[in-house]
Amino acid sequence: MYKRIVTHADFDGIVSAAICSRSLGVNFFVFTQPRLVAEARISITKEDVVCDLPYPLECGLWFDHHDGNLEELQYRNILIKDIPGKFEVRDSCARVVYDYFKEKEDMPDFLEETIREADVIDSFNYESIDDWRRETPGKIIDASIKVKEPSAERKWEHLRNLVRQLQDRPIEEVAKMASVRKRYRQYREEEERMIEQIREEIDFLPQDAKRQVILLDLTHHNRRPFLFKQLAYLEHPEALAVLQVGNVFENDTKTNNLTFSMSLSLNFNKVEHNKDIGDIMRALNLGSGHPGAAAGSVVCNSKEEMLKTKKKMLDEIYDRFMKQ
Ligand SMILES: [Mn+2]
Repeated sequence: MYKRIVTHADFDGIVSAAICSRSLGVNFFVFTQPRLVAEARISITKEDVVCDLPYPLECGLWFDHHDGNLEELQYRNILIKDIPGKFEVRDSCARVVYDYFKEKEDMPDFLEETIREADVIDSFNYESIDDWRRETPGKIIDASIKVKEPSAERKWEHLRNLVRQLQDRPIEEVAKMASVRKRYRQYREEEERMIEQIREEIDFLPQDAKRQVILLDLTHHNRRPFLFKQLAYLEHPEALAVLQVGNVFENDTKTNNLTFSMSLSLNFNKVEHNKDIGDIMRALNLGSGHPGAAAGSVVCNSKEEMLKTKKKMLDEIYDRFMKQ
């Protein structure tokens, strides 16, 4: 009935695909990014199962957990009840997929721990910076997914292998595989270099006298920079959020379009708060996301417009964030 599983090329997408593959017996995988689906640049049909991605033009089954993707359906006048699959705002898509199939069949106990890790990793729901830095099987596998690969084909091969392994074995065992350990070690080396680089990029808006929102402005790079903004907290553990802006790259060519992403400090996990970064991205028509992390982009037609828009958007995001 279903021929392919089209999933997000991240840890949550991989775990979601593993559960779908186990329950549906589908073994052909396509790994992609939300933007390519939103822009309908990847062809998806009724024979596809889609996980952790925006709803495409059509598909066989859709599983997702992103608030913003639900809102998008409303704009398109599509009713969630008419879509086969399951949508629920949860910490991970893996959780949504797991709940869906658990109602229909028995699941092996070891999957509980895999899903628990997917929840924490996908929502970046760590109790503290120390908790975030602590090694766990899920984080080791996540790093092995994020590491730079010599080719897209090599990356897909690794992702396919993970999808197969995670459906049959406990996550601790998968994390011990040589192909995972090797990539994890590479990731740690890359991360060391990233921490160095981030130290040089860290900035604050002039109005941010208390230095509460770490700004990473990557627009001066002519080649696509490769870093994880959360690493900035190692340098400023007291900051409230990290806000990153950079250019959109099309086939390794820098465009004037801008991409923004922001995430809330882990320190907010310990207290009650009203911050919702996803809301800010939606209100500014940039994109969407969760309360704790969101991203978006804006089209600019010239370098001049890009610089103007950058300043305007950074000021807006900062203002709205501080007022929440
Ligand atoms: Mn997800």
